[in-house]
Amino acid sequence: MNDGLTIRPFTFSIDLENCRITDADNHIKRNLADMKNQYFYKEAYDKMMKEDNALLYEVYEKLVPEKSGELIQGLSIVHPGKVGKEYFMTKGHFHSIIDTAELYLCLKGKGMMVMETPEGEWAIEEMIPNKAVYVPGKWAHRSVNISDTDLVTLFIYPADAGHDYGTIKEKSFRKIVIEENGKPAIMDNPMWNL
Ligand code: PAN
Ligand code: ZN
Repeated sequence: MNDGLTIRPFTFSIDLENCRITDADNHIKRNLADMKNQYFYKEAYDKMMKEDNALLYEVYEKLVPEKSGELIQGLSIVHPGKVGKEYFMTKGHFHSIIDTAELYLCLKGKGMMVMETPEGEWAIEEMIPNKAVYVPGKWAHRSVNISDTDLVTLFIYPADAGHDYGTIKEKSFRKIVIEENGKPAIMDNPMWNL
C-alpha cells in the first residue's frame, strides 16, 4: 500500500467491538512506565508501578508518506482507570509544525479532550460517541478517559505535523481531570510550570 514514496487510494476497517483497526500498519502501546512524572498522584503512581506496569492506552495507525498534503489517521484507545484521583490519559503533545490542526471523532466511551496554547489559553471538550472535537493549530491536546470502559476515538491530522512531546513532559498541562465525589472535575494542575 505504502512504500513511503508513492501512495494509492486505500481503505481501512475499524473493529469497534475489539477496539482496533483490523489492517493497521502500526500499533503503539503506552504503559504506566511511559508516563513517569506525568501524574500528580505520585504515591499512587509508585504503588501501581510496583504491582503492574499497566497498559494505559493504544494507538493503531495507517501510515502514509509524511509529507504536506497527506493525512495520517488512526484509532486511539484509552483504557479505563485512574492513578490516584487522576484518570488514565494520553501523554499529550503539541505538533512539531505547531500550527497544524487535528480532528478527533469519538466512537465509543466517554472522555475529555484537554487542550491549551503556548499563550495560556485552555479548553476542555467532552468526547462522547458521534461527537467530533476539532483541535486547531497551536493547541496541545491530551485525551482523558472519564468512563469505566475504553475511550475510542478516530483521529486525522496532517502527515507532516510531527509530535513535540518534550514541552508537555517538561511543563505538563495547566489543567488535569480528576474524579471528585464520583464525578469528573477539572483542577488546576499543581505540577504545571512555566
Ligand atoms: C494522536 C495521538 C494519540 C496518542 O494520534 O498521538 O491519541 O496520544 P499521544 O501521542 O499524546 O501519546 C494524535 O494526536 N496525533 O497527532
Ligand atoms: Zn496530535
